[in-house]
Amino acid sequence: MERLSYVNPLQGTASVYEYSYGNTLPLVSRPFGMASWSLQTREVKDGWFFHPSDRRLNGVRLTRQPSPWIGDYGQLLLLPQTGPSCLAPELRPSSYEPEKSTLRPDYLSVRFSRYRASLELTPAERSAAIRLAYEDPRNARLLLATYEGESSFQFDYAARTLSGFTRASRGGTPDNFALYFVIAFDCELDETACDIYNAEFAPVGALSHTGEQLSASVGLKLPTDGTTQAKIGLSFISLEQAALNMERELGDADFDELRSQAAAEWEERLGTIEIKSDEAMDQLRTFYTCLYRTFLFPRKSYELDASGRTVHYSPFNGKLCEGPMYSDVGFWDVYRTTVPLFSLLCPRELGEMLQSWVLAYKESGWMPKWVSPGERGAMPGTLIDAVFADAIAKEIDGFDAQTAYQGLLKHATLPPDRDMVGREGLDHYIRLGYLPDELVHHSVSHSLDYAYGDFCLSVIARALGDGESQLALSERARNYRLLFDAEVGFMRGRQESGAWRPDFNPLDWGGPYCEGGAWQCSWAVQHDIRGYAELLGGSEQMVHKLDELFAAKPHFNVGSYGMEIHEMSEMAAADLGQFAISNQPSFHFPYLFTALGAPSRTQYWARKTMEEHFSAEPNGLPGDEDNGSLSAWYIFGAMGMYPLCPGVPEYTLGSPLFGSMSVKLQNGRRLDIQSVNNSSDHKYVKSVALNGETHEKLFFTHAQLTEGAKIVFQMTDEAILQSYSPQQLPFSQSDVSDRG
Ligand SMILES: [Ca+2]
Repeated sequence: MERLSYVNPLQGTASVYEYSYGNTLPLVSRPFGMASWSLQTREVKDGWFFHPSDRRLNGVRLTRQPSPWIGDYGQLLLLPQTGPSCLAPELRPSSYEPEKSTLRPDYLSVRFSRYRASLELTPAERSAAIRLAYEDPRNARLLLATYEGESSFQFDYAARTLSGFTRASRGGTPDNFALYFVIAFDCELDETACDIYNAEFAPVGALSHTGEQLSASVGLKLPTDGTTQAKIGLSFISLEQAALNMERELGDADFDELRSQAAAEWEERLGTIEIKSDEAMDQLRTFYTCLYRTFLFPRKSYELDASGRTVHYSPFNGKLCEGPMYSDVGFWDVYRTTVPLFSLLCPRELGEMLQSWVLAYKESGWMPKWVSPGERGAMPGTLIDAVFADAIAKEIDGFDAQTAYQGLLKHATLPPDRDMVGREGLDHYIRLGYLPDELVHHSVSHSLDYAYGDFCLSVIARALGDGESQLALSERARNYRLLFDAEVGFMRGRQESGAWRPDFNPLDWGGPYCEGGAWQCSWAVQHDIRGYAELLGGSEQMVHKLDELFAAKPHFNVGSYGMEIHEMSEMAAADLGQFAISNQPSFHFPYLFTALGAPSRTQYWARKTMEEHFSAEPNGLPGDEDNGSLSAWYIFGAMGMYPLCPGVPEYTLGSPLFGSMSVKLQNGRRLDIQSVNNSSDHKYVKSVALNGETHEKLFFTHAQLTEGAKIVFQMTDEAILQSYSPQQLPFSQSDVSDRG
């Protein structure tokens, strides 16, 4: 069964600055691989360098970009050329035929019409194999171009290699940061056609040079058939390590052999969830494309030294350090869906990721927030709190939980000593329980994320036996109550004096709210949904309020943003009311109904969103994909469950998409999820059986799933309305004592 054929790396790539269908790149990479490759079709200074409608190709780009909003680093461009020398970025692109090109996770193949040459590439973890074919073997060259910052090139004609480094970076890197590379060619190099060029494209010799934004042409002495192979090795540590990575991963294997290895690794990953091929083809393609996206990030940023020891260049202190490192990930984005999905599908790798973020704390003094490769500090809260709480609650192994707890407690109790780390305005939060609106931007979003973070820390405190902190943190987790204004029925900005921020309008974006307005940002209380419902007048009132949210017009006011930001445009286009599936703060909205005892509404909205707003096509995602987060939302939805409160080892029930799926757990057991009578019309759940017994609860525990389980959903076309006892409902902090 070839699941790779379902994957379309172009999913979500038809995005522009003003509108996101995913803001993804068509990445060719190993799962979590250090080296990712994309096509580059635009010469731009920003992150939107590929668009599927373009018919001009600048080259094949080594990229580490996690999102166009964060930007790239260590990037390089490869471009096969023939004919007269042409170096300027705006002059050198060639046309290509997208429909005759191949883009798969394990392989890419493109033909540069102008240069009558083609390039194939297959990725290994920290390296790649390349096959070049020129129609005319004379005057064939491969151009390597660097981007901003210092770079270096060095030819070794005896060894047939070009090596060097680039310091291209958009931030989060010490001065000594570099991506080192070596390219080794099968054919001899044509020394007379080799040159290194400076930023003005003047030749600076054919041996070695260091300077800003260099490029280099490699002349190739091709055999008469015009083809040759090359290998490229990469490292963040050194040139020697780049060569070692290349030799270790590629050795003497030929291109086709390496391609089958890459394909086999992807097949194994995608086969973690088996779905039979008789399901609807478009849903299979969407599902496996989303699954591919969840396995791209975070990226490995560690290497194995000559003795096989795991080491990494630390973007936090600029030193060579022991142990693993993963980067290109923001925890505000991925704590909700991606990381909980890893806890089910790949807990071993998750343990290693967590240990790497413990090391990030040791190397930088603070737990990471948004790393690419070093700290970029984006987004509210310190939601790595939820990442660790979820793992600890689920007993994931492989990381130092005590040190993690130390790092997490630090940002919950000590104000940050510099920008981009810790919790902004923490002293106010400790004093008042919230951030004063007149003093801190996005005060509501930050405060709610701090309160939920405190809940997550209380989970860890309990697990590690720190009773005193547990009590204090659980108390702080109730701080969300301080920002609820019963008068307007929403979370609202509050001033130091206690007065509400004036001129409330739930359609205004920004101000106290980050990337949303009161409609989107008032529900970040995952840990105490029924406690929050009390503030709204009870569960029934909260269900009504959510009904109102989904039924509302998708109107917005640009508010403090002063212009329309893309998340607003995508919410308006999705037309799911004020449910902005385009962005993380709304992800859990459909599942809130189930926590309130109204699961049929969850089933309706989750299913509608999956069926109408996701596909495998270039316009197939309803907003920024954000490093697996939107994809994992879809995967969980298709499984008929959702991690409503990371930090609590439970999955709230939804509406499964497929008749049958089987999850291969890393402990050797299987989780089978079946549904009977399932269709778009039969989206409602009539009953659930777990291992042959009626399952009355509206959630599964992590242990129930990982012990190996068979779940059968009986589906129907009618919404089932019934009442549920607190014991049947997903976790809420306020009524935990009622659950037994
Ligand atoms: Ca987002």
